[in-house]
Amino acid sequence: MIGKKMEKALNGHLNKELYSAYLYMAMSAYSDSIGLKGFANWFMVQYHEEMLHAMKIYEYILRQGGRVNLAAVKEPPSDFESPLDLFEKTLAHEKFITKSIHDLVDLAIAEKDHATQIFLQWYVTEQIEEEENDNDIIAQLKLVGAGPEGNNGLFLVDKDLGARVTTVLTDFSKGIEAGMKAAGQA
Ligand code: OFO
Repeated sequence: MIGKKMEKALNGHLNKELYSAYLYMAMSAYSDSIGLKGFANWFMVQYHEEMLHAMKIYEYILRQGGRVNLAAVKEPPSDFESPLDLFEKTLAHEKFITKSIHDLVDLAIAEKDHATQIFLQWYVTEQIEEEENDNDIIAQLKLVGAGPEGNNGLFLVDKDLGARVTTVLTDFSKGIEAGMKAAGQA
């Protein structure tokens, strides 16, 4: 059982994770449109990861006897300045998500909601990886000088990003735990 305040806060964060998915889908489409198929792949894999992040919260609210309230998802930008701009905006967005998760943890502590505190630990750890990945890619893009003008090094980064594969669950019809078991991931 979760309190009403926590239910509202979790629903708010669920919306932010859905926006993350939407934003990375927009970035994937943009990357594809400028010929960066590897970037497009990386962002579409990230889209799937964000859907899992959203669905974990969706499922947690329901398992705790709460109500899921799906609010409108904000429109993401469709234009970006450069490959570097894509990842700088990604990192800025992930920092925003990290702050939102930390606020949820603070609320769970204030509410003495131990179950939600434990549930949120997965997200706290996940955000370290999210920001680290973005920082690594930004460093690579700066090394190859991938500003608005682009260059040959960008081709290699694109190839690298094209190798990323989706490893997370993408079918939520049976729930996350059962779905992961069926997919041999648990
Ligand atoms: Fe869900 O971690 Fe990104 O946004």
